[in-house]
Amino acid sequence: FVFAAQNGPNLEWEKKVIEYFKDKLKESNATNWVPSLNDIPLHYLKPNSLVKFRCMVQDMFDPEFYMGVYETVDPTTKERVLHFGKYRDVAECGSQQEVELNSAQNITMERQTFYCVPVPGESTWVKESYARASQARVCPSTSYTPSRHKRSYEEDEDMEMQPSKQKEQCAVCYRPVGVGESHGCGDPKRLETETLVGQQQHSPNCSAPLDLNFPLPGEKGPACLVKVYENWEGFKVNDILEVYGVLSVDPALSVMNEDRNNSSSILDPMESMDTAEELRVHSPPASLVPRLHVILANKLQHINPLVPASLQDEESKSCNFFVSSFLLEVSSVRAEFLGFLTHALLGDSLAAEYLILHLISTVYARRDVLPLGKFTVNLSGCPRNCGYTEHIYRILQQLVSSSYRLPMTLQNMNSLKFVPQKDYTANRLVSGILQLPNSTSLVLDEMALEQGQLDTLGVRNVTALGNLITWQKVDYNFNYHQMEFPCNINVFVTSEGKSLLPSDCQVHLKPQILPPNMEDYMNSLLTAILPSMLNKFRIYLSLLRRMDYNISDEVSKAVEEDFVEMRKNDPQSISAEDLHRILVVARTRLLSLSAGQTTLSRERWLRAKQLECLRKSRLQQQKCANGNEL
Ligand SMILES: *[C@@H]1O[C@H](CO)[C@@H](O)[C@H](O)[C@H]1NC(C)=O
Ligand SMILES: *[C@@H]1O[C@H](CO)[C@@H](O)[C@H](O)[C@H]1NC(C)=O
Ligand SMILES: *[C@@H]1O[C@H](CO)[C@@H](O)[C@H](O)[C@H]1NC(C)=O
Ligand SMILES: *[C@@H]1O[C@H](CO)[C@@H](O)[C@H](O)[C@H]1NC(C)=O
Ligand SMILES: *[C@@H]1O[C@H](CO)[C@@H](O)[C@H](O)[C@H]1NC(C)=O
Ligand SMILES: *[C@@H]1O[C@H](CO)[C@@H](O)[C@H](O)[C@H]1NC(C)=O
Ligand SMILES: *[C@@H]1O[C@H](CO)[C@@H](O)[C@H](O)[C@H]1NC(C)=O
Ligand SMILES: CC(=O)N[C@H]1CO[C@H](CO)[C@@H](O)[C@@H]1O
Repeated sequence: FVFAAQNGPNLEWEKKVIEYFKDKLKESNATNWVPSLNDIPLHYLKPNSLVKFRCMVQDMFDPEFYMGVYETVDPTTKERVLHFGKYRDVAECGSQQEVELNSAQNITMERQTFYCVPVPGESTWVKESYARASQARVCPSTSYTPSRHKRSYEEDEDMEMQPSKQKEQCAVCYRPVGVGESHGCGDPKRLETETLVGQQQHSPNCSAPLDLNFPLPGEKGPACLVKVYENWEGFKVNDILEVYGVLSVDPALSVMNEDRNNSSSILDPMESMDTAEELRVHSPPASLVPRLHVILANKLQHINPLVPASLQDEESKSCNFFVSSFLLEVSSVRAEFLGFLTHALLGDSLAAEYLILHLISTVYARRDVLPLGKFTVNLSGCPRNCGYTEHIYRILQQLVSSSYRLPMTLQNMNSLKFVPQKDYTANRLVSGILQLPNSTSLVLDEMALEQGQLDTLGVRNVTALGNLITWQKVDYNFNYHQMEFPCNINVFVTSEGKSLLPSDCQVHLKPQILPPNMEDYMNSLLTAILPSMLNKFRIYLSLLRRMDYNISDEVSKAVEEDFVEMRKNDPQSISAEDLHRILVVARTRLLSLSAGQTTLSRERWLRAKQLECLRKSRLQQQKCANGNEL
């Protein structure tokens, strides 16, 4: 499929085309045929073809104006033709035509640009699973290489359905009023900076490489300027999107440079880019940051490829069926899962119980500022010197859809960027490792903390982590003010002794076995598990954390009475905080044990109390033991 403007606009026709693709994409598996920017290198994808991208909105630029309809005129024949400007970056017209700038027919429209990056911390199994499901066939489009100045048009030969091969791009930018991307129309100052950008494309080391602004270090994959034409109000920073759109990798910047004396066009009455830096960042080379003109964009509730996308869609019969059939086997899956985690936790089944609760926890509501449902676990007493926390993280990566492990070394705490910060010069949000989409698992490895001093910035970074854990929010730094971004991150802390961070629940690990070679031990654990069972664990985690849960009035009254009773017996023993914790435990217990039932039963309540009791007595023992040593 190649999307190209037809001769003469026909708004009805355009609408029909969009409807056509939307309908097509709804058909089962149709989306698998669309090549994905996530797993196919950019130079294998055909410009102007339909592609998809699974991504997180990292930043949102100012709305951008473009020529929705423009007119071309042939200087010799005076023939006038109207064209659509949607879904493209550069005006397209025949070699004999010129864009008529003062046409009475032109229509200026608005679109919104989102700067999107691949989902931060997305697990390898997730990526591989999507890539495997893909039916898209691509062959290297050799005639397009990112470093080329001008794209040759031979490649069009192998494009099916290309309506007119002889079409060429006018070296005219019909672009933008207001702040938006610019291809260097008009302003000579701008043209110069365009040249800079263009050169960078050819010799990347002649200037600082453009920072693609991924939240996490070491991330790969394309960043993309996603241009949305309708209903963009629903999208916000940190949303996960799946977008289908027309790929644009127009080397227009270079074209502009060549034809620079003639590109002083005009359709840009307003001053747009304020600084060279802003231009550099908002208009990076398309070979590095392609543009995607959106036909269809969906907000994703999760990225687990094993689970239907529309989990909360109660209308969906197939989805309901998926859930109810899974619930039939949920207790056996849970038992297997508990066994698996118990092995990973060196034989400690109590810790495994809590790890399950942690993994399916989620912020389901907020009471005032207090996030409800989060369940940060502090796993203390981890064995030292065997890379244990790295190994346990490797196991977690096999289970959850996205995650990041942060070794809390002094170096990291003092030097990494945690909180995203607005750069007003480049007019963009500079990312940090706490810019994570909801449902990400964040493993904070305090085992890595060595003797030494946190500097003031390091202390602020630790505070930011603490706020994330306690309030489930990150205060983005806008220099003059802070903006609160509520989030929903599963934080798991591994520590040996002291902890700098708050947590909801400390579990002291009691290893039953200490394998001589931790790596071999964990590897054999992973090879022993059947892939089909591993997939069930993955489904289990995605499904259960999304189940609605509600305690009936009777049950909450019974719980309240029980609580009063406990207080009577031992006034010191239980605090309101404990009650909340027990409720959380009960809730998660419930979810894990009887997933079909979404309310609390007496057995679960008792079991939750029992688990808490076991956990606490272990901590006290720990304290006693330490005391004795002193
Ligand atoms: C055509 O577009 C240009 C640039 O957007 C604008 O200045 C002009 O007024 C438009 N012409 C008409 C007749 O709308
Ligand atoms: C640019 O990078 C290439 C390879 O990365 C290297 O060979 C070359 O010397 C570099 N040039 C400059 C000016 O740094
Ligand atoms: C600038 O315009 C003149 C006349 O239109 C043309 O001869 C010349 O080649 C152009 N220069 C460039 C760099 O395109
Ligand atoms: C965290 O540390 C980095 C590097 O020292 C610093 O740039 C940043 O401002 C700190 N974060 C906060 C929230 O202060
Ligand atoms: C993430 O979850 C929190 C719930 O605590 C919610 O308030 C926030 O809007 C969510 N963020 C996104 C980007 O969906
Ligand atoms: C986390 O665990 C450590 C023991 O390793 C403990 O000192 C610390 O108080 C715990 N933090 C919380 C808030 O539970
Ligand atoms: C929870 O259940 C009670 C009755 O048991 C009902 O009044 C309430 O609306 C329910 N809440 C939700 C969120 O379903
Ligand atoms: C400013 C400028 O040089 N404009 C020229 C652009 O090219 C056309 C012919 O293609 C000339 O007529 C213009 O004078």
